[in-house]
Amino acid sequence: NGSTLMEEVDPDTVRYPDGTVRLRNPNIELMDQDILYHLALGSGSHDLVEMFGDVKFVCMGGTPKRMEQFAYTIMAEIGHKLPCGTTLQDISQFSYRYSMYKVGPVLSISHGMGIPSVGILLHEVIKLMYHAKVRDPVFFRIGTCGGIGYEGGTVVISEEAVDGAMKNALELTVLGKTIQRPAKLDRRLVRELKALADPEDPYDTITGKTMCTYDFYEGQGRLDGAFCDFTETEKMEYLESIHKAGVVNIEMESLAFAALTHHAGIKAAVVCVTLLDRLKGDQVLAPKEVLDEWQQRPTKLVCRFIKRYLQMK
Ligand code: R2B
Ligand code: URA
Repeated sequence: NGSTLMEEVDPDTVRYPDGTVRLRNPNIELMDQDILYHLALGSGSHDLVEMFGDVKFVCMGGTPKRMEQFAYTIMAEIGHKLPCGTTLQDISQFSYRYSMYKVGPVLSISHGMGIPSVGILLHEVIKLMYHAKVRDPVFFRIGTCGGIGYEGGTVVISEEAVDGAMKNALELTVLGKTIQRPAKLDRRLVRELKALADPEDPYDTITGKTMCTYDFYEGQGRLDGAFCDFTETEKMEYLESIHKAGVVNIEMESLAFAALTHHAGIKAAVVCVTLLDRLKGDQVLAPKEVLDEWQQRPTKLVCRFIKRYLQMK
């Protein structure tokens, strides 16, 4: 279709030998300063090495509130103490775009909805890792999704991300040309996360392909948007066909998350909880308290992973 598939990335050649992130952009080191506009940070205005040099894990999720809660949860889990009388501060509050909290080696950042929003954030967070000389960071997306053949409350660890046409790459238009970046995730990280699922949990933790779309309604084959130009039969045929092809869930960020972290040589994983089974319906019907409890599930798994890592150090 005329688009160019970018070469596969070998993470070992993208990072420097000491594990710090190497930027695949020669322009940045030539700049006097780099303003990370949407984070309200800059390499000239902030000592980014001092502020972020000890980061190991970057956790992203859709909403500011959930990522603030994640920060408090991980703080309790790893026994991180704040200075007396202080509370967690949103480091990016004056961007009025994203929220960012730091708890020891963990950054918790909201990414908003959809590929453009998470894409802008990833550019700036990957540059932040570079400026701060962070070594071998690991990125997680913790989020929500629709299940394909899995009931609400199921935890899904993505093996890879595909677009709405089942392509395992992020397509973007650069200087009028369409390029593609492979949307790969770290296989070992998937296995390690899966192994941390507690068999006692009253819900399943599964792995599979994640479909990532540009829209919640028509793009995900919903019949309940403001517009719908297909029949219920056509919807079901489509969902059944992607299910057969190994898709277990649908959400809206994994393609950019996988493609841009892979392009930067950064290890990454996507862990989402299903809010409904799309083979059974379109509307998110579960009560708020139930949804809140379900959304803690990916958090729990990622917290367990981070805790293990820090104990092993
Ligand atoms: C999951 O939930 C949001 C849509 O409701 C979107 O950000 C996503 O990926
Ligand atoms: N998020 C999505 O993108 N789709 C769903 O069905 C539920 C949450």
